[in-house]
Amino acid sequence: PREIYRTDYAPLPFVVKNVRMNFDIRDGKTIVESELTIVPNVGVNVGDLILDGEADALTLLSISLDGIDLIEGIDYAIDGDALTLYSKTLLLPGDGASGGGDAGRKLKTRVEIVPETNTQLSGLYKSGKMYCTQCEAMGFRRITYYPDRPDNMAIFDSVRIEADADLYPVLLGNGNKVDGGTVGGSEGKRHYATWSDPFPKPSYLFCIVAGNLGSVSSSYTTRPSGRVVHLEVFSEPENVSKLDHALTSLKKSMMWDEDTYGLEYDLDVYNIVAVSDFNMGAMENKGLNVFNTALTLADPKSATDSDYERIESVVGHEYFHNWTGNRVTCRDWFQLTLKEGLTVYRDQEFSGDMMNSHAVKRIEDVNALRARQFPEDAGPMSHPIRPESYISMDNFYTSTVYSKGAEVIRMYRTLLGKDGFRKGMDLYFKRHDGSAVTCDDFLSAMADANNADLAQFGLWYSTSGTPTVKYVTKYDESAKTFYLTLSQESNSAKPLHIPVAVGLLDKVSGEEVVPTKVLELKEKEQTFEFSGLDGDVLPSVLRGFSAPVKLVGSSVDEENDWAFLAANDSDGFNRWESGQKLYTSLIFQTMRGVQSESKTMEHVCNAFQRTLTLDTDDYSIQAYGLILPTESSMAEELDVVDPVSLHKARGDVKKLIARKFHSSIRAKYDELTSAMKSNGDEIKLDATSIGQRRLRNVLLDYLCSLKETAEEREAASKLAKNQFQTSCGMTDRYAALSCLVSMEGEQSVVDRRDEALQNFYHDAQGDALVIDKWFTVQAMADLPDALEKVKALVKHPDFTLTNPNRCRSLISVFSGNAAHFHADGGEGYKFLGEIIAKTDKLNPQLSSRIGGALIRWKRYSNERGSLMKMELQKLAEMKPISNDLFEVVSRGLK
Ligand code: DPP
Ligand code: ZN
Repeated sequence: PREIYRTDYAPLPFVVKNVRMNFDIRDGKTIVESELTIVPNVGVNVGDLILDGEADALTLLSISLDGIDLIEGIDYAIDGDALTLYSKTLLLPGDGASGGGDAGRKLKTRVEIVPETNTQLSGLYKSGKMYCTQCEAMGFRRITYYPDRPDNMAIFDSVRIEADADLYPVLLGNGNKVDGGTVGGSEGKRHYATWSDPFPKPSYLFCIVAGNLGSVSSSYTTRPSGRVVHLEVFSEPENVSKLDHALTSLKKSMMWDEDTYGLEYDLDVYNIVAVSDFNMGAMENKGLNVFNTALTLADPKSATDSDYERIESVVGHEYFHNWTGNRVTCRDWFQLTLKEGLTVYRDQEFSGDMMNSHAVKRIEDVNALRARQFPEDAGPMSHPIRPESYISMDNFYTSTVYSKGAEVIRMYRTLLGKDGFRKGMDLYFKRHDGSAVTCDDFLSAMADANNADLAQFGLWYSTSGTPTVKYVTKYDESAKTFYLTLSQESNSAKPLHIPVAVGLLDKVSGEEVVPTKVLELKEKEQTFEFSGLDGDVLPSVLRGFSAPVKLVGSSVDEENDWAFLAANDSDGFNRWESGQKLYTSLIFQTMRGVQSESKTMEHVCNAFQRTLTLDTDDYSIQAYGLILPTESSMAEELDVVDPVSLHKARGDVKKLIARKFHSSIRAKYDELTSAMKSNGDEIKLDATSIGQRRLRNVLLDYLCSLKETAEEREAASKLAKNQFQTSCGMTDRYAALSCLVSMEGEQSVVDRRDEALQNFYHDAQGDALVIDKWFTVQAMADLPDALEKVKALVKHPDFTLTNPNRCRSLISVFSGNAAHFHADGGEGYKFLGEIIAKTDKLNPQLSSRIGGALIRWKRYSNERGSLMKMELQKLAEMKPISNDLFEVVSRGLK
């Protein structure tokens, strides 16, 4: 496998300007014809043109230039996955260095592909009964020979799709439909549709779909232009009743982008197709998005509140890509964060606006960043948001590129302000619309629009790892001045430019005496002065999580400060954060077997009680304030992780709290139950209703953690079973089932658990996404025989490695069930290793993702670490091994 380096970028000597294609889809064989108009790339030295084409996927049937067949070895050469067209072949006699003329040369190829056997789900493949494509990052080379790189932007003038009319009545492509009809002939009823996309685009945004699909549709009129856009969301016919939420989300996204950035949609059609077998979440193909069914289909019976929220945010995400990604795209794949970081930032703000609570959204996003990106950045796959090299680009669709990338964009916004950021965005589009650019171009637009010097800020693009910011405080009573000294440490040789949002609270009253101010930390160490104060203050540092760093304080009594901030901070995020720090402290003390200091316990209890008894209707904030930090985010604060004892300690603290506050938790649970009942049976999706469910389910989890005695087990299982039976929405049923799956003991308890599982399966009636949940909930169970249960589920007739959602719902979820995956003896690792090996034969993108669970062996004890490493070694020796998995495994072994 070959490693590709960012600094090796070279422009193409010739580019494809125009594309015409024909797909003749027949069972077991599809013929793809393409006609590429090739012109010299002005200003670039003449050279051979490499067309990418995966040898394993394509069979070349014919190749000609301007009507004349080309001869292998003389006009072109095929070596591995590249077809090299010699420059002398492309240059016309008498052409100078820039030869070829304006009209360009027409290269025609015919290839045969077999979508039916394409289990990689990259290129053209079959999902259930429909044909669909996935081309990002490098799938187009599995469809035809082409310069399959994002800096070749071409107009796909005509894409004709022909297929059986009965089996595939719907034929879709990018852009607008310009022609269609039946095809004469003796071989049964066939038809065709021709699509044309007026916007130049890279090949990764290409898409076609052919299937028997149902749909919902609507229209949207853009502002201010008044373009009427036809919106349509497709799925397999049996799921059409679950498409409304996606359609509504699309309209909201269109409106939001106009209101927030003045960006309008640019075609007359916007189609979305939901596909069951999909490696990613969704794909922003021009005018024809393809979505994983898990991120499209929703009704209250089958989708949780979080599913609804994710669907809205991903529909937004793909829609926002139309400008940040499609109109302005990436020059090369190292720039991926240019479109992804920016678009994630945009979807986060969109969701925050839709939820009407940016604090809740921020808590969720930072939680996810800490649970996924921080671990990635501390492990062998660590890379800057703009990576320096890759073997398989598919491995770099990471939470670093996406989520940390979004944090970097957020820092521009924090430093430049709302208006400054908007000015930068406007200039970015003005300069680069229609082209393929770099992260440096984005930075320059932001800097130039604001007359700002962002050179130092640019270091964020090349620095891997999570930086640490430390702060030290001093109050000078006589000068009435407070000094805040910030210092930084990171993998960057030069200091980073870090925005640190700070507010000051009066140390006695807790009142905010200095509102949020953004301090710009640009040196290794810097002291900031706040004068004119009336008394000593406590700083609330890194408000709203203003930079993706780890914050370390130096107070002599940190816990006291956290408790104070948890009670008084006006910044919603930091109030939550302080509570989390208190919980973490108690959990770590419990884990270390230190007789937990009564002081910590007292702080935790005060914070918990205050949150539980808050008189608020912001139930979501209340719920998040009561949830203990996740094991994976706490693990990042430990040098050596013992997942079993960390899990146990977290569980013990949960029980401790549950026992101490049992009656008030129960009272609040009952109060919410009756409040919800009075709302009737309809499942509402407003913030209050979602918040009520969220809070009640957090309380249920506390109540169900008490299962020491037979009486407690009886009570807990009855309570959860009752919620399971009386709720009609998925959110509450699923939460109850999550509690039940971890119950064991008396027969009556076990029966309640197993019955609920059976009912859940039965009620699913084969709905794939609900069955996924059924696998997931069991993969997360906290039972001594968790692994045995998972192994049995692998043999369940509904389980398959060929569907990524299904595979992830059991396998990836289990590898995140840390205490059981890492159970002594290494059986979990062995199990995972075997699954990875099997999956790699089918779908390398999937196997390398699952493989990520083995690579952080250095974080664990020698015993665990060496067992994990052994599995990695076995995989490394496997032949054949995909490039994707090879890269992850070999990085893991370094
Ligand atoms: N470009 C896609 C997305 O992030 C990923 N395949 O939406
Ligand atoms: Zn994206």
